[in-house]
Amino acid sequence: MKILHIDHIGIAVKSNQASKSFWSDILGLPYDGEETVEEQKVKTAFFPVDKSEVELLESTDQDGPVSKFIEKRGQGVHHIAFRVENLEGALAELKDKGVRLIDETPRIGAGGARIAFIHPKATGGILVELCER
Ligand code: CMX
Repeated sequence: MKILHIDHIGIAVKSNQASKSFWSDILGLPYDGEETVEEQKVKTAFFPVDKSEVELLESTDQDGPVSKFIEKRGQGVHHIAFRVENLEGALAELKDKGVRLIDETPRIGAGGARIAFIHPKATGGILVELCER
């Protein structure tokens, strides 16, 4: 598979509004606005850094993955997303290698990106997302 660069780092927060000021006012990152991704039960807020972004993730549902993550581990880094050239090809390669996937076929994520997650049990404890834009 060809990984191009880190697309974004997802950070689980209780409130995008409350967390926003550190990233924009203190670090001075531009703020790219919010988007609700119903399927993932999150409201995202993006702060671009060169070719990558910081993505704040606020849960919109107490049964959503971000809400469960915060309950168990507190606020913090939730996942790392790599931009790939060919998502289907990357997933086929991982499947061939017996890597446990959460998504065997791409889903649509924030910004219309095509995304798929690799299970943290297969990566040494880090939730990894592959994405193609
Ligand atoms: N990073 C690392 N480990 C994680 C994790 C994360 N983000 N979320 C859960 N885990 C761990 C749990 O701590 C648990 O470990 P232990 O068994 O050692 O306790 C294990 O994974 C299984 O967790 P679980 O609570 O039994 O299962 P969940 O129902 O919470 O599901 C996961 C975990 C990763 C499969 C689920 O959160 C998922 O499908 N995530 C992908 C989708 C997602 O996270 N969407 C939100 C972001 C969307 C976006 O960026 O747009």
